[in-house]
Amino acid sequence: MVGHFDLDYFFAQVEEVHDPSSRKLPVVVCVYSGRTEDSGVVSTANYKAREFGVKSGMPISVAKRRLMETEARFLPMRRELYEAPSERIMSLLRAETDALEQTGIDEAFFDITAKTGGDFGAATVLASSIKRQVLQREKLTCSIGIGPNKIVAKLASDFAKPDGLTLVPPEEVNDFMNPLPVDKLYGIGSKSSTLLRERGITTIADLAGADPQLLEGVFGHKLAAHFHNAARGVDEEPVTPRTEATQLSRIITLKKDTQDVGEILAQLNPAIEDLHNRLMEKKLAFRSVSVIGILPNLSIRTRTKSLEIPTVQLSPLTDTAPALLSSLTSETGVLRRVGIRVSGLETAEEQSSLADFLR
Ligand code: TTP
Ligand code: MG
Repeated sequence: MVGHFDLDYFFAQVEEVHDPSSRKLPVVVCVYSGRTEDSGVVSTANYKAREFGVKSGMPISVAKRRLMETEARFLPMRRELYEAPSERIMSLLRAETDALEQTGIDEAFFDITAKTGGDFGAATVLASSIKRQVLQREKLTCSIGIGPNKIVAKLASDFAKPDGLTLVPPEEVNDFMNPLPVDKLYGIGSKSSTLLRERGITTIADLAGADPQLLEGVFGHKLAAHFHNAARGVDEEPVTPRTEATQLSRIITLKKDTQDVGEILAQLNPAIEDLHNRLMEKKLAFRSVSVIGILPNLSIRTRTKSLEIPTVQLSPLTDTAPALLSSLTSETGVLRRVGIRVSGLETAEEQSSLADFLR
């Protein structure tokens, strides 16, 4: 019994939670390249904006044109803001399942064979309870798919987005998969799907019935075998416990806009300690420290220092933060929000002997 969990329009939904007045409007989260005012791409958009054809990866200028007649909100991506709910939700999922394999900031596979005794009724109850808890605690909707393996679970979570829950028992796998377009299958991108379409293969049923030699022509030998099985809903890959985080951060809003380093540090220190506690809980060492500043106009600046060796200590955080912060504020002037980030994370056990040796 395998599930796939995916938050709906994640970055844009977190922005809606932060500013509920945007809920009724198209919301577009943008990665600005900074060259000209509108250069950059769309990170994601809420479903209101998607009605106008706006989607991830689209140039911001195109999205603006499509939403010209609306009161759309165009917001800069604030990754720091999305990490804390992501982490809390992943911890919740880890507690509710037998095993969790996080595959992105907002998605994960999970195994609930033992938890449910393989019963789809029990799986429905568990998945509904997870959805309810995520909504209550974080005010976020998600979509969950459940099936006999990862391939089916992933298709199922995508099937009824947003706020979906789709269960596909083994005996319904083929009826469920057959009518879906081939590019819904994990690993089939626009290039392969074009090649397949040219050969008359548009649905998963077409793929399942395709001549193996034709598939080798498109995918090569190894992948052809994989997709031949995948299209029939056959997949034996286990859920492998994995945490995504290669960085962690904490961010706070200052009591009032300021550039006074002492004042900022006094407010930031509890967040630094909290971040350090999270690292200790997860037994993670870090390789670099960054200070993040958000200006009154919401633009973001960072300063980073790399350490010579990965560490689990608190002192490199408290020692480097003041210098990074002074350097940052001397460029930016007053800040509205400030954060601390550690990156280059690795499990402390793995490197401790080497780190001790170097020390
Ligand atoms: P997705 O889960 O692919 O997309 P989504 O959560 O925005 O929307 P959906 O309801 O379809 O699940 O990606 C998760 C986040 O990753 C997304 O909110 C923003 C980010 N992202 C990008 O920055 N660029 C991209 O091209 C994609 C696909 C996602
Ligand atoms: Mg998502």
